[in-house]
Amino acid sequence: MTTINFGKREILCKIVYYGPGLCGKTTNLVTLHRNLGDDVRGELLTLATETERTIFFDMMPLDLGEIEGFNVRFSLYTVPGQVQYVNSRKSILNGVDGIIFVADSSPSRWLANTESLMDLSNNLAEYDLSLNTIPWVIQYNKRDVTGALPVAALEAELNKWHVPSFEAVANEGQGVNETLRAVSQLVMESFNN
Ligand SMILES: Nc1nc2c(ncn2[C@@H]2O[C@H](COP(=O)(O)OP(=O)(O)OP(=O)(O)O)[C@@H](O)[C@H]2O)c(=O)[nH]1
Ligand SMILES: [Mg+2]
Repeated sequence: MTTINFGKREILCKIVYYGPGLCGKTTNLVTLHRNLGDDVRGELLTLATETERTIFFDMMPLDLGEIEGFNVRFSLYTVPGQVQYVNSRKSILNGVDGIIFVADSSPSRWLANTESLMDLSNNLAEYDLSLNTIPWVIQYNKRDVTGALPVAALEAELNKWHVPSFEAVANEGQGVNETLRAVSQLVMESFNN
């Protein structure tokens, strides 16, 4: 649910990075934060254990500038991918406007990707949301790993909705901006409608 504050002339959108454990969600945020100017990025807030794995969420505000006299602000969140944090994943989807599903191209993560996408679909249903209607895109991350799963196979397995998809190597910055730009465009389009 996009929040529009007419008094402040402000539009607030919530984007969530979803995906299996260690697929690179936090790395997307860290990379964005590193590359964005101080004028647009807010402080990156990460809540991680000493192993750097997300326990509740990571969050970064982003100022996209003005549209039709309204200040457009995005809040970027990541969920904890580890299976046991199901309640955190569910609660972070509250009020979500757009989703980036980050899939891991590592051959050993084939099933984890599929299970995470099912988990996303189930958790969205709790808010009466669905992958058929919410703006979302897929990022195939870790394209650099040895024996990376072919994109065509990942597409056939994960992208039955034919949403926009992007290849990425998040820790090297590849594909990170493109993915965010695509979902933010979809969110703004849905808002215009
Ligand atoms: N080879 C390779 N490693 C990556 C890539 N992106 C991220 N990583 C590494 O994968 C590991 C996990 O990345 P995170 O960003 O912490 O993963 P996450 O999805 O936030 O994991 P959780 O918070 O546990 O759900 C880190 O060691 C990253 O440096 C990539 O494109 N290629
Ligand atoms: Mg994380």
